[in-house]
Amino acid sequence: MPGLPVYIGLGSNLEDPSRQIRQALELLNELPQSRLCSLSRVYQSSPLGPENQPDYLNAVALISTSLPPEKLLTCLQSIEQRQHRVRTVHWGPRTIDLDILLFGNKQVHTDRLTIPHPQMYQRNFVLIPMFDINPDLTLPNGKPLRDLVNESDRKGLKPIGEPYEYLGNL
Ligand code: ROI
Repeated sequence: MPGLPVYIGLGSNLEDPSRQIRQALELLNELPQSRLCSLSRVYQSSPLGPENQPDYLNAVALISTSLPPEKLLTCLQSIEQRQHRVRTVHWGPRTIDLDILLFGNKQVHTDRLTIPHPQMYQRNFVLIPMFDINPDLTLPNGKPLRDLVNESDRKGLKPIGEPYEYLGNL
């Protein structure tokens, strides 16, 4: 299937995060006009933002898709809704969060969507899983991912699962 490589960040810290990540991967695998290509290791990470919430599980998935960015966002939001994501507290806990990190080399700035994801450069729970998938990736701003990973701190981040343990038969 022809399509662009799209990196998607997964995060969960409620209601059995391992199960949430597995379910989200099953649903990502069923996206129209798309193929699930690879998964990073799964990490436990201390919460960024309010500290009175459980640790997160974070991972990054790579898909190939011919959906346009806004349509993909709508699909990801419907997966979040199927997994009962409730938006209450800003930066509060959630069953599943699916963020479009990179969409090929596209830059997107609309009301609903900013790509690359504006906070990804500062988040070790995004950079390090992306590096698992593609250590030679150059970001749309020309910076090698490797440099950001070398500059980043691994504090609060611990690999706890291998991709095959989460992908099952996908
Ligand atoms: N903190 C961690 N460790 N992982 C996340 O996925 C995450 N997601 C968020 C906020 C609340 C900012 N903190 C997070 O949205």
